[in-house]
Amino acid sequence: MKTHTAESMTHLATPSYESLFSSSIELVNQALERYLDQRAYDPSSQASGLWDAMRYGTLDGGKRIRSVLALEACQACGGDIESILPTACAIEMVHAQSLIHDDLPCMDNDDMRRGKPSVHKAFGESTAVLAGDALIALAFGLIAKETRLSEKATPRQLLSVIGDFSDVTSVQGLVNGQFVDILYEGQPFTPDILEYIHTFKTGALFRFSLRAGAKLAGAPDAVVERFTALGEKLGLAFQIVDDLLDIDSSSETLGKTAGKDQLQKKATYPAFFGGETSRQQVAQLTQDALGLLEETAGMPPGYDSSHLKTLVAFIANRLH
Ligand code: GRG
Repeated sequence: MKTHTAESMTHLATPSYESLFSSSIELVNQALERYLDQRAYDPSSQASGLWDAMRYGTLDGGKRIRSVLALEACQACGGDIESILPTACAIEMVHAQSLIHDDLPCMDNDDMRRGKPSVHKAFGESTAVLAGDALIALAFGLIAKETRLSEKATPRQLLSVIGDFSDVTSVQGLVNGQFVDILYEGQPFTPDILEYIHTFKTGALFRFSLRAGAKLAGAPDAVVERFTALGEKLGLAFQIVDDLLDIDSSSETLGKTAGKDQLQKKATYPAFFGGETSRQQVAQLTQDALGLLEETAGMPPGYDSSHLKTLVAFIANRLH
C-alpha cells in the first residue's frame, strides 16, 4: 500500500515533510495510540499513572522521521506496510524512551521536550525512569507479537530484526553513544570521538529503521547492507543538523532548550569544525545518501526512490 503518490508530490509547490508524509505519520500515530492503550493490555492495572507518562512521552509530538523512513524503506524494497508497521512503532517507542531518559537531571537535564514539560517535570523522576523502561520492553513485544508474517517477512527475517533491535537498544547502540557523549562533556575530543558518539547515539536508530524496512520486505542481503549504509549516512547528517540547529534556532521552534550544547560543553560537529564545515559535511552525506538510492541492483521492478530522496532532502534542510 503506497501512502502517497509521486504525482501528488510534484503538484505541491514547496511541500513540507509533514504535509507530504501526512498519511504515513498518521498511520504510525494511530497504531501507537492503539499499542499504548492501557485498556487493551490490563484494564484493572493500578499503573494508570505510568501508562499516562508513557503516552505523554510518545504520543502528541515528534516528527516520526525514523518510523517514516522504515515504512518507506520497506515499500521501496517491495514489502508490505503491515509487515513493518509494528517495528516502526517500536522504533518510535524506543526513540521516545531515549528522549525521556536523556532529559532526566542525571543525563542532559532538560525541562522541555516537544514543546511541553519533559516527562520527569510532568510526572516526576521515578515515573519517567519507569515509563522509559516499560517502553523498551513493550517495543520488543510489539515486534515479536504484532508483525504480520508473509512470504517476504518470514520468521527468519523477524528473528533477525529482533536481534538487530537488541543491538540498537543496548551497549552496541544508543546506550553506548549516550555513555560516551556524557563521558566527553567538557573534555577535549577528536573527530573520531565525535563520529563515534553520533554513530551510536543517533545513527544506530536510523540504521536500524532502514535495515529493518529492507529485511521485512525480504530484500536480498546486498540491499539490506545498502540500506544500512544509507541509515548510517542519514543518522550522521541528522545529528550534525541537530547540532547546528541547537546554535542557530530558538527553543520555541525546536520545542526543547536551544543553546545547551555550548553551555554543557558537548562534543559536537560545529564545536570542532565550525558551522560552515559542518554544513559541508551534511551536504557530502546527503550526496552519498542520494548515490546509494540511485543503485537499482537487487531492487524490485518499478523501484521508486523518490519518497526516500525527499526524506534525505528534509533531513538536510530541516528547521526543527
Ligand atoms: C535505548 C535502552 C536505551 C537507552 C537510551 C538516553 C539514551 C539511552 C540515549 C539518548 C540518545 C539521544 C537523546 C540522542 C539524540 C537523538 C536526537 C537527535 C533526537 C531528536 O530527534 P527528533 O528531532 O525528535 O527526531 P522528535 O521529537 O521530532 O521525535
